[in-house]
Amino acid sequence: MSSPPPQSMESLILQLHDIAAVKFGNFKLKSGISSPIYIDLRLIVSYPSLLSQISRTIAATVPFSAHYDVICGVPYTALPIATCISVASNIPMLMRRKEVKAYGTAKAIEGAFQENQVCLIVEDLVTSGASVLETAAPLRAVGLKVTDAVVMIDREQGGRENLAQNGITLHSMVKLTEMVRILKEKGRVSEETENMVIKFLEENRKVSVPPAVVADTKLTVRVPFEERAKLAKNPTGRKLFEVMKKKESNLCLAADVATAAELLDIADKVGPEICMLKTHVDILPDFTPDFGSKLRLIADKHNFLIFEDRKFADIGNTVTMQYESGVFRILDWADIVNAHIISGPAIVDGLKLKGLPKGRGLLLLAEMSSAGNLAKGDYTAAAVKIAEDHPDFVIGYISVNPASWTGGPGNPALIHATPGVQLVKGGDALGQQYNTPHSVISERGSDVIIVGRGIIKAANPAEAAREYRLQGWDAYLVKCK
Ligand code: S5P
Repeated sequence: MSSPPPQSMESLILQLHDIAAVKFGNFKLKSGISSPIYIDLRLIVSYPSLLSQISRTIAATVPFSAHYDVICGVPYTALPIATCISVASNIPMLMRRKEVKAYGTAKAIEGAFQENQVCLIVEDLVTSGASVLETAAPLRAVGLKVTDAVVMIDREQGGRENLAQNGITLHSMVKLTEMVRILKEKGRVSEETENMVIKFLEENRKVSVPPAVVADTKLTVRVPFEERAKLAKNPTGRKLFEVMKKKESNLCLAADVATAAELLDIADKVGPEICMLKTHVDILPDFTPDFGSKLRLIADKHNFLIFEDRKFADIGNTVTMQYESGVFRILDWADIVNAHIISGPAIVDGLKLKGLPKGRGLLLLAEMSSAGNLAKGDYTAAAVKIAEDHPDFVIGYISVNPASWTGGPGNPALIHATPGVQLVKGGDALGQQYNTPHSVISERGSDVIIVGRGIIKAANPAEAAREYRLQGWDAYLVKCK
């Protein structure tokens, strides 16, 4: 972003120590925990030469190839730093009002900007990344793109990961362990103090973003599908993201019709609107062995994926047979299947044994839409763990409210597909619970809406599917801002 700084990093860190912006001892933090190190960067405004040197060093941290239209400091400590960077680099600055709620009526962002401009966030110190996210949300809400943040000190306590999950790459001038190492090398702290800081960081490695911030900043703001396609480790997961982007559709039809003939008919009619078609093949009385190849022709014609909602739940060895054999031979024709995790992680190993060589993908049921279901809390967390352990085969989740999960919807390489969707909130007589496309995608942080009766029972299913597609896609666009 600018020429290399004149002062060495060591010199800056020693100066910070000189002015007591970095202190060692026993400090009680806001969270209640005791820390052997305390950093107060508010002090640097009293040392203009140091402020200016630090600002230049921070600016030089951002890759030269990167381009930013505007920059915005996280209030308040980083405001003078952002101002210095703006003045030195001639990149206009914006200010975020801290007092205004992200989605309030008063202006949250001050300054001149245009929609789709790229904004770099500047911060002094990152722990969980929550403050950066609190600033990213109103910037994104007014149409700016936020992809990067630059920070003076990274405390290495999960901020980098939390930000990455929300589409923001963190660049840091210095990491806390590096800083303490330099202070020890220069004789400012003892080895014992250095070890205490390292031990403290190790014990407090993962500071999560507080749930209130998760809710407030709507961490549903996520990486665009085309970027997520590049992150996906499974070919079917990647293809799904690509199809969604190409067709501008995050709609999956739950084709729960009475016969195979009807299913093939509705697949052809609704095909242009959907990214995925979900089957319950065991409800079709006229199923024949050529069903799969017939559906495949239609799927290829309209470019959608086939998802057999088999909900495997047995031990690893049994599911390999259920997947591959029997009357339905699901493995031959379904791009995607799903599984409960009730039997433990070996169910994924079993399905993977058969599915992975064919490039198939698996969705795990992390939550369910039906009233009183038991898939919540630790159960949902266990599904996340299993998914993360199998990135080559698990492409995502059946979920209902991923925004409420600890850390939000999580890994952008994984997809969230949500059933229980209709144009109005409500339910059926047998426990199904419905949310609207907007609620599912924008508020609950999902990616794909799964719609059954809302489309198949409509007078004109193709028209209804179009309406769901448009609503689902609009909600996605809002989320990407
Ligand atoms: O939790 C769930 C998981 C699934 S896959 N709740 C669900 O409703 N489903 C499926 O989504 C269900 O089996 C059905 O095929 C579809 C919802 O259909 P609808 O008619 O209620 O939209």
